[in-house]
Amino acid sequence: MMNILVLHGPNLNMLGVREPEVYGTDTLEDINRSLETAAAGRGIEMRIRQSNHEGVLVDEIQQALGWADGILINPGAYTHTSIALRDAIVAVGLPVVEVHLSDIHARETFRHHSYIEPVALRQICGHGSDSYRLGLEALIEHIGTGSEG
Ligand code: CA2
Repeated sequence: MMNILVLHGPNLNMLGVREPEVYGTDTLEDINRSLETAAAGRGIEMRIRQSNHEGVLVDEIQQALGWADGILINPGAYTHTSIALRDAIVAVGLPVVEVHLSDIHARETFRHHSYIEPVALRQICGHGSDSYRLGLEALIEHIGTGSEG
């Protein structure tokens, strides 16, 4: 058994509604469904949350302690601004994979830096909604390896 917290940051509830040329046509619900499908039958339980509020995301990360084995997160624009999210990740000490739909390194300069990347196992970006599935697999593999070791 493995428990995974999936967190979506600000504005990701708008997916599929606006800017399909940047973020694709999948809605957040589509992404969540594909993650649930990938987890199904593998003994993986997921808690999936989206919030537009930095403090709520911090609360979710803190509450993951004692339940989750790892966190898959798209911190949205907080990627580029939030020391609080980074501190929360360090505080709980859980393995984190950071994902982005777009290739943040090929966009505006202000998106190139991530406060999360140095405290994450991996940063996966630029694969559209597939970034999430790739991120989930990387996280599962890491957790699986750790608990066997
Ligand atoms: O590429 C990603 O996944 C991002 O985390 C998305 C964030 C952006 O601030 C990051 O730099 C990269 C923004 C999410 C906004 O999502 C929207 C969806 C539909 C319409 C408008 C915004």
